Amino acid sequence: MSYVDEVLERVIAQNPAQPEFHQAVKEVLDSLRPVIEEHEADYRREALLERLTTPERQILFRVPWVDDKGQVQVNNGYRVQFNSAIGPYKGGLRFHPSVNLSIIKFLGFEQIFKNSLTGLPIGGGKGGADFNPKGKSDREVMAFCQSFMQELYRHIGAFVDVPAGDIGVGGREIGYLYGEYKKITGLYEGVLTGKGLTYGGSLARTQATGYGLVYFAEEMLKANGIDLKDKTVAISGAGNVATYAIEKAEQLGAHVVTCTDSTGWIYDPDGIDVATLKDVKEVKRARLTEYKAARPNAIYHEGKGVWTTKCDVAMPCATQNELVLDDAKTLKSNGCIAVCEGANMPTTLEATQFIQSNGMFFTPGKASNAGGVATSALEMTQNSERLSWTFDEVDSKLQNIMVGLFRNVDSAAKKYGMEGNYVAGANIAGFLKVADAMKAQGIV
Ligand code: NDP
Ligand code: 2IT
Repeated sequence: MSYVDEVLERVIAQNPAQPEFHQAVKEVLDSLRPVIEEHEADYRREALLERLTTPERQILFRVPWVDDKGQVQVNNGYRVQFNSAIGPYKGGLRFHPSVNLSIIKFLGFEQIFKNSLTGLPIGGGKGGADFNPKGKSDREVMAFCQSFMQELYRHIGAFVDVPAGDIGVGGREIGYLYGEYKKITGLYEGVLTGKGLTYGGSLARTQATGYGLVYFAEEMLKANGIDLKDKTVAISGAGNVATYAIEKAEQLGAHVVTCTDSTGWIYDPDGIDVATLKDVKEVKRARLTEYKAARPNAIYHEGKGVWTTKCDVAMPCATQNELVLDDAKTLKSNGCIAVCEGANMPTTLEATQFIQSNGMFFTPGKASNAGGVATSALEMTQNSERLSWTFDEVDSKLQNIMVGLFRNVDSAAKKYGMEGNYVAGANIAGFLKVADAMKAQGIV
């Protein structure tokens, strides 16, 4: 049996009932086969893949807090410190009722390669809790965040592990988490990113993932002789990534006609109005039915179905496995030419394979959504030098990073004879840097 197959079997046997983690490992290891085969004896002896697929540390903790009725609630907290070969652990925190160890491990595993691809010195980690911020008062969210940090603080630090936001964790939550960290440790340090602009945050971090996705997509299309301008784009999600992807795509002359939330989706033939979307989601924290109320021409559909929209480019920006094989087939038959992932692993393996083998372009999240964490690393740099850069400085660094990242992914795919396969290119380019650092640092 090949080394890759052995390790895949091992991962499945040792991590039972963790389907998302298995899926992420399978996608990466399958596309690394040509590289692994080149170095098989070496990697085997050093158990490189076993070490790569086993987190350095997994922290599971109790998060008790008191709700507005005086009732004590208990949630499960997680921080998986996956790999620190190239820098301190870096990755977001997700607060969503679906959070479990499988989801945090898949996200932490993906983060290793994504962070490597940014070219910046950050290792891979991820955390979160099965806490649902929806419908909670600000005081309840604060109480939860404070309790979460009362355990997390001992495991993180500006040179140890630097969490940030993800689903359900935005500026409000980062503020409460930061305040509690500072109170417990007495340290005013760059321990979290995505901070507010008055206390160490970076301009353009809020926009970075969505903007970076569009910069990446534009560069990929350009490399294939296609202009993003005037293209019709379908986007899912209505949160941080989706909102700023819509904003940037529209600025670049694309026509974005959809967004979704966890209850339904909007088709707006006039193009999604970003100001209305921000008001509904960022200010009112309401449902997309409110968007429809403000934009009578828009159509609101309850439930799923966004990928039935006729579009040239699809950008899934909500959550994992939201674009399945049937969706990929529908997109293809409607003439879609590219799927660019904004979320982490929003496309199932079967859908990805269909897309790639039916002449559509596909960019994996670990490459196309890397602008968020890259800008987090720029926030860390600004914190270290105790300076703040302008919006334009950060945005132009972000653009350079995304363009460079695309070229790196593209040339890795070409080098291994898989031109245009950006999944292989991203996994190979991300892996080689981490593998080299792991080998250099010995068996640790
Ligand atoms: P947000 O919480 O800001 O927004 C998430 C959006 O997706 C919301 O509109 C939410 O609906 C919807 N959503 C979440 N879970 C589900 C679900 N299970 N089913 C259907 N819809 C769902 O998160 P982000 O925008 O930050 O994150 C979106 C994706 O991007 C995630 O995969 C995340 O891991 C990834 N990502 C985020 C980065 C960042 O910098 N924030 C960086 C790189 C990747 P509702 O409005 O109803 O809550
Ligand atoms: O998935 C991701 O890359 C993020 N949620 C952002 C992580 C970060 O540290 O900015």
